[in-house]
Formats: sequence, structure tokens, C-alpha cells
Amino acid sequence: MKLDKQVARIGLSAGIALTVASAVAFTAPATAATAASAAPSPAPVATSSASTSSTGELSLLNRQARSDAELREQIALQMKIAPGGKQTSLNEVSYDNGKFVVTYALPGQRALGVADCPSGWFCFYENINFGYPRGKLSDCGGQDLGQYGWANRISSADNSTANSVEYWDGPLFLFTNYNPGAISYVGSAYNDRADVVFRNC
Ligand SMILES: [Ca+2]
Repeated sequence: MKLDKQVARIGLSAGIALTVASAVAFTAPATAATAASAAPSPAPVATSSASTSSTGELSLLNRQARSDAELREQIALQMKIAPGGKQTSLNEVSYDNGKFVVTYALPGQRALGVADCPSGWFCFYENINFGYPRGKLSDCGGQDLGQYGWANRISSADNSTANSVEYWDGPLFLFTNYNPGAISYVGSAYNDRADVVFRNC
């Protein structure tokens, strides 16, 4: 029974991963360029009415906010896709009394290219080269990223704990983030696939 559920979940994940991968393919170059250039939004990836909404939401979450208003929209959307969070600053939402924290890029801030996981935490990023939004955890053992709205999104990772951290796609092992060893891109085979993390401690 659990396996059936897992298989169904992987099937669903694969669909979402494809959608996200397409969106990232469009947005990543624009993000890598200067934030100020603010190229026009790429044409919508999805054409079916059934998926337009979720694709729009994902692309809002994936990119750097262009204004304070857009950042507020991102925070609101984060709270919607993963209820139970508490906004702790302009661009951060915390879950489970601080066990998990998601940080969005401030408008105009250049966040790409720097592995910036704080000591004692392991971090994962929506975009390559440590591009925000960034999620961070510090607990030992396995943790489900879906509960925080972070399944199938991770493209780079950083580890500032004293332990190794494994990334899994359901029952499938993907890769290990050792410390030190920031990963600027998890690779095309593992991009936007992780939905479980496991800190070995
Ligand atoms: Ca991603």
C-alpha cells in the first residue's frame, strides 16, 4: 500500500519536475544576468488551463522578486503551499519553531553564486549557483521536504554541518552533500527531484 502511494507520488513528481525544469530553463539566464535588467517575462510554459495556475505560482516562487509587493506575494504563496509557517522577517518564513526556514531573495539583491549556508545548517536552493529561494534544515535523520513546499525544486546545495547529508527522491537515493563541498548544480539527472533529505548524525 505504501509502495503504491510512493509510485503515484513519483509519477506526480515527475510531471511537476518537468514543468519546473522548463520554467527554470527560461528564467535561469535572466536571473544570472543583472537583476536590474529585468527582462520581460518569458512566455507561459503551460498552455492547458488545468496547469496554468500552478505553473504561474511556481514561476513566482522560483524567481527573485522585482519589487517589495512581489516579495509579499511570494511570502503569501509560500504560506499557502505550505501552511503552518510563520513570517519572521521581510523575506523569511519559519516552520516548526525554527526547524525549517525558507529565505527569499530581497528585490535587487544579488544572491547567485555564493554558497551561504549558516554554520550548523544544511541548505538547498531553488536555482543553480545557490540561487534563492533557499531552504535550510539542521535536524538529524530523514525529513520530508514536501511539507514545506520544497519537493522537486532543489538545483544546488550547501552543507555547513559536521555531517553528510543525503538527498532522496522517494525511495531513490540521488546524491550526498558532504561538508565541505558546496554543490553549485546537482546535475541534470538529479535536478528538481529531491523530496527527502537525510542528515547522518
Ligand atoms: Ca530548481
